[in-house]
Amino acid sequence: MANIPACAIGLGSNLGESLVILTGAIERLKIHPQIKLLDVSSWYHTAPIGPPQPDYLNGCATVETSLSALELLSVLQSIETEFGRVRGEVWGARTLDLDLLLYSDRVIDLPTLQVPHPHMCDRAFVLVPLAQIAPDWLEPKSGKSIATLVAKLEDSDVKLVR
Ligand code: A4P
Ligand code: MG
Repeated sequence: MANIPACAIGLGSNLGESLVILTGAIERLKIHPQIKLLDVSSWYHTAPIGPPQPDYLNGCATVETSLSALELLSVLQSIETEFGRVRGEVWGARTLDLDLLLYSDRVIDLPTLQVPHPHMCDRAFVLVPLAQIAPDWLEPKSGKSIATLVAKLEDSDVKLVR
């Protein structure tokens, strides 16, 4: 699809049946009429960043969409709500977190939306799955590829789910 922006979405869950929830979220993206699912990474067990809480299951997906970035964020938030997300403590435990990581090569700085996602370049739980499906994508702020960014990470507690 020419001129249709490609986007990267980060998925995470550490409450409830995480694998079922994450697979369900991917299904929702797949059936959305304005979203074409391109690729989905493996799922990874990851140590929590933030307050003490259970380990996460994380992964990434790439999509093409005719939605604007704000429209896509709104779709992601409604999928989070559908899977029982209750907004509590920032960085706290959650049934489902969907982050808009990359929207083509755009840099967006709005009160409700920052793209690239502000913390993605130093988070193994984002970069390891994203490098699996989009290693050559250039993170627009640093100009570095995802493969380059993942190679710079210190030791990370991210394990492939077998
Ligand atoms: N928002 C701004 N930019 C974006 C974006 N690019 N994508 C705004 C999604 N949302 C974005 O998000 C708060 C607000 O961020 C939204 O209303 C939206 O307008 P939220 O999902 O309600 O809150 P949050 O997720 O607790 O905050 P935040 O800062 O997005 O946290 P993160 O960065 O998502 O981190 N450890 C492991 N191992 N794995 C994880 O997945 N996740 C977090 C949450 C912490 N520790 C983790 C993990
Ligand atoms: Mg979030």
